[in-house]
Amino acid sequence: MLSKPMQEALNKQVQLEAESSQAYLAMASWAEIQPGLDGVTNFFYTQSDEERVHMLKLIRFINERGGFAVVPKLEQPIITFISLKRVFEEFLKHEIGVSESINELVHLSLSEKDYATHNFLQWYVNEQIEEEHLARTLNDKLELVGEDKGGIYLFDRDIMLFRNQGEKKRH
Ligand code: OFO
Repeated sequence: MLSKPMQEALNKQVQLEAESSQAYLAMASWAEIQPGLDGVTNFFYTQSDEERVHMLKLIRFINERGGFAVVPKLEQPIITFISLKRVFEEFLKHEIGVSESINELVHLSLSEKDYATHNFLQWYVNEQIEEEHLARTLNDKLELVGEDKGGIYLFDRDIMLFRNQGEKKRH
């Protein structure tokens, strides 16, 4: 059975994962109306779906452990960006925030002596290592490319490859 503080903290994480899904959906939609960013568009639609899966996993876990998972109300995310670089900076910032939140949850699970939740959260800990790494790698690549159109073309062409390489390592 989940303690009240643990249940509340997990529900906050449900909200954060839902917000991540919305934020990446907005990035996908923005990218889709820019010329030539098919790869980036695909990348963020996929990220958005993945965040929804993270949210669902939490919802199922909370309910399974005798809690009540609350489906959250969501704010509108950022919907327009001044540049592609800005999108990826936001992406990294967001992932760092999620990692911090997961760390807090792990800390709470230990102080509540809730080892089942602690065990469950390890999957998120590993996921965040990969996601942060991916976000940093993509930011580094964009930094190298600068304003070079050819470089942006290649970045867009290869972005799903970078993502899938990370996925393979994880599974
Ligand atoms: Fe939910 O994995 Fe990133 O945010």
